Amino acid sequence: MSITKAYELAKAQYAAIGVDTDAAIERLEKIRISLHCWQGDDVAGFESAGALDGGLAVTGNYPGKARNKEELFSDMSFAFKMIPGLKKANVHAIYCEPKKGVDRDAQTPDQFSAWVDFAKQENIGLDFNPTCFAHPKASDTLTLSHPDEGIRSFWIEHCKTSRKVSEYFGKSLGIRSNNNIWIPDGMKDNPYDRLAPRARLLDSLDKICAEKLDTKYTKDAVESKLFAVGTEAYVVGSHEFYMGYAMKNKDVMLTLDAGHFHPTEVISGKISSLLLYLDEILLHVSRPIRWDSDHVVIMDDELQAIAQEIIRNNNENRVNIALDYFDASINRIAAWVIGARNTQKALLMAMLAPNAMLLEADKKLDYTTRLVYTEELKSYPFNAVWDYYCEKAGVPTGLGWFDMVKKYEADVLFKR
Ligand code: RNT
Ligand code: ZN
Repeated sequence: MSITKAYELAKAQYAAIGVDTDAAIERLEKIRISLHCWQGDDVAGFESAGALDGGLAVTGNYPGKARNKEELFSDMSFAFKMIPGLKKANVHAIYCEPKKGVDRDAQTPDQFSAWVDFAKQENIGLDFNPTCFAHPKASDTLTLSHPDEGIRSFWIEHCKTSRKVSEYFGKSLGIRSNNNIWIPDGMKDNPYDRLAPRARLLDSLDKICAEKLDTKYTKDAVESKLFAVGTEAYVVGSHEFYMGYAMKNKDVMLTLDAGHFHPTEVISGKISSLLLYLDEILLHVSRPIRWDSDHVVIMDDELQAIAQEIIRNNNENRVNIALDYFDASINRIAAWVIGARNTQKALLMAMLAPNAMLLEADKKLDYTTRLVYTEELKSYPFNAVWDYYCEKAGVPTGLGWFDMVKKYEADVLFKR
């Protein structure tokens, strides 16, 4: 059966319960997903400097990882051909290209011009992140909260340069760039003083954000964490810390990384509360297994719940969606495609529900209708709508993309 024929049947079945599949597709077409460049090279970057640290870990040694800018751009561009819809590339400061060696506090926007050229060529947006790890001055796992003023001001300067890079991205492309600050700061064992590092981090953030930048081009975000390897006892930038910071500073978004909470705690449950107080939030869609393990995003309950929170109350313009994981045990391009397509599929699934009727059912305390519909919808012909969307967007349907990946792997990746 052709994709169009299957779609027509699905469309009728959804229409019978008041769901407009064409409208859902149009809505999905407007949601932009930010793909993290660091999945392509195991968070190596272009500096060839320090090894990965700050509690971050990439495991696996699948062959063919990108070893330089050309290879990374080629791999990302290839991944984009298999992911429908609007996209961004999420860039870290270690993916800088200075003419001659500059340290992170001296980075300038022009050193990232290759990313702007790439984005224009790919017709995508860009996001940015200062890199406060994999650097000699981060070896104490203290950066913006370091008691040494020299080290702390180095990282303040770096975060200031990152805002400029982000602004440059937004101005060059006409698509706002999000500048996400995550720092590894924390301690392996119990601190005597939990307050002082947090007070220093607060002061650092105030200094970094002192200059007002036009939020048409760039918007800052702050990302909390619970713990990492080496910072088991204490993380300076906790959830409460950054939630407070974002609430106090209107132009700063809060970032929720799905892997940065207690194992039974989910970010989907936090979105509705936060959006009552914050204009916008940023998500790092990831998948923790037992800890912040950064596994490839799969179609699990939490991914669907995140999508439902965005869609059911029309929050797609207030929730910025970025992916964040790094798996070196499988084909890295497949990792991008699986996570991105799953995220888009989850959004589409959330859209394919009789939303107004179910919101009303909740209000009328009609919990039977709610359960009947949400359960029956799980076996509705969602995939026919997804395939149709992919075909319309000019990307492979079903497993078609995997054949492309295997060919690229044989022709390009395995020859590296
Ligand atoms: C680390 C954070 C952060 C990083 C990237 C590389 O725990 O999740 O977002 O993954 O900045
Ligand atoms: Zn993250």
